[in-house]
Amino acid sequence: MKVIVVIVLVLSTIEKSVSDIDLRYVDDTIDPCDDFHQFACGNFGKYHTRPENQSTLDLFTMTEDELVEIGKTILGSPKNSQDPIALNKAKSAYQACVKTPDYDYYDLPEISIIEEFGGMPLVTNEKVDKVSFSEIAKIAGTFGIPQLFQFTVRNSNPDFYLLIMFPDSFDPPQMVRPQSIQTYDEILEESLKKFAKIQTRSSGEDDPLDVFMLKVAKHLFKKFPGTSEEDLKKDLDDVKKFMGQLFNGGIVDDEMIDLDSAVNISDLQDWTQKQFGDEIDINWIDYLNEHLKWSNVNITEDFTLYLMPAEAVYGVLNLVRKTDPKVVKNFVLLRTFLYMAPDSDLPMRQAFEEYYKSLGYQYYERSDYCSRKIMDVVDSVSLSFAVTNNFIRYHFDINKIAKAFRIIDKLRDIFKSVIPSLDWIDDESRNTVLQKIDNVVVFLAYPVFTNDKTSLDHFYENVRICEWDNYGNARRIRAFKKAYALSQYLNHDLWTTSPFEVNAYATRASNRIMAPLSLLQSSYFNGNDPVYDYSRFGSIIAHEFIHHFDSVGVMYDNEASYNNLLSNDSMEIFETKIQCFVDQYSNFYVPEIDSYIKGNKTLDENTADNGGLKHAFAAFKQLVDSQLIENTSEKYTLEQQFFINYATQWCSDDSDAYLKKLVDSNEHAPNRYRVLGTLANMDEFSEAFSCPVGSKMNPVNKCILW
Ligand SMILES: *[C@@H]1O[C@H](CO)[C@@H](O)[C@H](O)[C@H]1NC(C)=O
Ligand SMILES: *[C@@H]1O[C@H](CO)[C@@H](O)[C@H](O)[C@H]1NC(C)=O
Ligand SMILES: *[C@@H]1O[C@H](CO)[C@@H](O)[C@H](O)[C@H]1NC(C)=O
Ligand SMILES: *[C@@H]1O[C@H](CO)[C@@H](O)[C@H](O)[C@H]1NC(C)=O
Ligand SMILES: *[C@@H]1O[C@H](CO)[C@@H](O)[C@H](O)[C@H]1NC(C)=O
Ligand SMILES: *[C@H]1O[C@@H](CO)[C@H](O)[C@@H](O)[C@@H]1NC(C)=O
Repeated sequence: MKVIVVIVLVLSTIEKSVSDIDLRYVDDTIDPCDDFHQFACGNFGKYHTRPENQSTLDLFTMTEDELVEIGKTILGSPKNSQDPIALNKAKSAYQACVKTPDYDYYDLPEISIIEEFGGMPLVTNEKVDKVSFSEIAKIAGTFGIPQLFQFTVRNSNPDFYLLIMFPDSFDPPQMVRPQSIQTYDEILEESLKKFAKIQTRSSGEDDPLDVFMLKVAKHLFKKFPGTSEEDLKKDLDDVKKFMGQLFNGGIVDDEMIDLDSAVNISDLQDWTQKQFGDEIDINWIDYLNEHLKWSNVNITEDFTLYLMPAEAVYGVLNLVRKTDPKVVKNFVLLRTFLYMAPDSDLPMRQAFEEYYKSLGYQYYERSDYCSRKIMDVVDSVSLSFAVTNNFIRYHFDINKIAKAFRIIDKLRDIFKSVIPSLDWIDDESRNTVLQKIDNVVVFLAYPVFTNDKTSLDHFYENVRICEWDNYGNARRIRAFKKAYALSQYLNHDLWTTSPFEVNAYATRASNRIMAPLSLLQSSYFNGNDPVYDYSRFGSIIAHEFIHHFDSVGVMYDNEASYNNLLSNDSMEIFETKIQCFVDQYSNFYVPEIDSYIKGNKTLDENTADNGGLKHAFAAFKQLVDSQLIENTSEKYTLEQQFFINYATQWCSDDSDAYLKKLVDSNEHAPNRYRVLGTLANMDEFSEAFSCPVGSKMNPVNKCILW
C-alpha cells in the first residue's frame, strides 16, 4: 500500500509535457497505410530546394549547415583575452584561412619545404643516392599525411589497443547516417586507390588526378627554372608508376622470409636486415618515433606492432628497393603538396578546385571550407573542442544534457525489459545479453574537459597558430589531428569525432556509443517534448544500442571481447530472424535508379533501425499511458505524432547519382526505405493509423528481432 502511495506522489510532481510537432511536410492526400514516407514527406520539396551542387538535402545536412553557421559567428568574432587561449587559436586559424584569397604568398610555401628536404628532383633536377626513411618519417609526422605506410589504432576489446601499420583502410565504426560529404582528403585517397586499379595510363589523359598533378608540378617548376618540361613529364610518369605499384601492395615475389603479423620491433629489425641486407636502410625505432612524434606513443624494442598484412611490409620495402631513390622522393613530396593544395597559393588552390569539381563534388566557398575545417565537420578531431567551449556557453541549453541522459537510461531499461519475453533466446544467452546492455557506455554531447579553460588550453598547448601563416597552420592542424587519433592507443576514453558532426556512432569492440552535441540541436532533441525527444534523438540512440546486438555485434560478448554473445542454439535462431530483414529489404525497388536494395549489405543498419524504433516507441508509450504528455494537436493522436515525427526526420531530396552511390555501396538504405521498412514491421504503427492487414504498411509477415 505504502509503495503505491509513494509512486503516486512521485508521478504527480512530474510536470506534464506538451507535444508540438511540425506538420508542414505532411501530404494528407496520401493514404498513410499505403506509403507512409510519402504521406509524411510529400510536401518537403515545397519548403526546401536542394542546391544543384549538393547531392542530398535532409534534416542531417540542414542541421550541419546550421551548426556551421553558428561556428562561423563564433570564429569570426573578435578575440577576447578573457576567453580560453584555445578558442583564440581557433579564431586565428579561421582568420588566416579566410584571408587567404585576399593576398598571395610572397613566395610559394612549398619552396621552403623543398629546400628543407634538400630538393625535389622533379623540379630541382639533382640526383638522389639513397632513400632516407628518416626523412620520409619526418615529412609524414610533420604533415600528418600518410607516406608508404599508414598507422591506425584499433581496439580488439576495451582494454587491448593495437597500433597497426597497413597499406590501406579498414571498415569504419557504425553510424546512423551515410556520410554524404567527404573530406578533401578522403576524395584524394579515393582517387589514389582508383588510380592504382587503372595502372595502364600515361600522362596526358584527361583524368582529373593526372591533370591536378601536372598542374601542381608545373606551378612548382616555374619557381625552379632549369628543368625542361619534357623531363618533368617523364619524372611524373615514373612517380605515377610507383604510385600504382605502391597502392597495390608493392612488389610481392616469392622470396619473402616469414614474418608474423604481430611482431616486436626488435624482431622486425632483424627480419628487415635478413631480408634486404644493406639495400633497405631503416631503423624502425627511429622511423616509428619520428612518425609518431606528436602522439606521445613511445616505441621501444619490445613494442608490438601489428602488420596488416605482413606481406605488405615486404611488398612496400621491396618496391622501394627496386625503385630509383629520386622517384621515391618525388612521390613523397608531391603527395604532400597535393594534400596541402587547398591551403596553398591561388594557382594551387585553383588546381585543386578544378580537380575536385571535375569529380562532381561540391567545392565549398572559402568561409565554409575554413569553418568546416576548424569545426572538424566532417573529419576527425582537431580544433573543434575549442569551438565547443564557446558553443556550449552561448549557443546551448546545458540542462539538455541531464534530460538526454534520462532518456538514454529509459531506453536501456526498455531494452532490458523486453529480453525476458523474447521466445527465441535461451536462458544462458538471456543473462549475457542483459549484462551487455548494462555495459554499453554512452558518450554524450562533448568531452567534459572542453568546458574547463585550463584543461582545454593544456589540450591544445602544442598547437601553434599564426594569423599570417595559413599554410603552416594547416600543416600543424593536420599533424595534431593525426597524432590525436593515434594517442587513443594510450588513452582509451578519447572522443574521436567532432561534437559538431551530425551523426552517431557505435564502436562494437569497446561497447561504446558516441552521441555528439549536434544531436541535442532542436531538430532532434527539445528537452521538454517527448514526441521529439523519443522519435528522433531516442530512435537514434536506440539504433546505436542495437548495433551492439546486430549480426556483427553478437560476435562480441558482454565484456566486448571477441567471443560469441549467444549460445549456439540461440545463434541458430538469430540467423533465421535476421534473414527475414535481408529478404524484406531486398524486395524494395528504387525506381529513380532502377535498382533493388541490397538486403544483405544493409542488414545491420536495418536491424538497428527496427529495434531502435521499437524501443524508442515503447519508452514513449509509457509516458503516454501514464498521461504525462498533453496532446495539443487538433488532428493527430500522440502515437500518430510520434510516427510522423520519426518519418519526417528522414525526409530528403537526393540526386539520382547520390542514390545510386548509396544503393551500390553503402550499408544504409535510402531514407525512404528506412521509414517504410521499420514501420511495416510494427504492429504499434498499424494500430496507430488503423492500417488494414494486408495493406502496404501492414503486411502479414513481419520481421522482429530485438
Ligand atoms: C615518451 O617519451 C618522452 C621523452 O622520452 C617522455 O617525456 C614521455 O613521457 C614518454 N611517454 C610515455 C607515454 O611513456
Ligand atoms: C621479441 O619477441 C621475441 C619472440 O618473437 C622474443 O624472443 C624477444 O625477446 C622479444 N624482444 C624484445 C626486445 O622484447
Ligand atoms: C553551392 O553553390 C552556391 C551558389 O553558387 C554557393 O553559395 C554555395 O556555397 C555552394 N555550396 C556548397 C556546399 O559548396
Ligand atoms: C558451438 O559451435 C562451435 C562451432 O560452430 C563449436 O566449435 C562449439 O563447440 C559449439 N559450442 C557448443 C557449446 O556446442
Ligand atoms: C549479397 O547477396 C548478393 C546476391 O545474392 C551476393 O552476390 C553478395 O555477395 C552478397 N553480399 C554479402 C555482403 O553477403
Ligand atoms: C489529440 O488527438 C486527436 C486524435 O485523437 C484529436 O483529434 C485531438 O482533438 C486531440 N487533441 C486534443 C487537444 O485533445
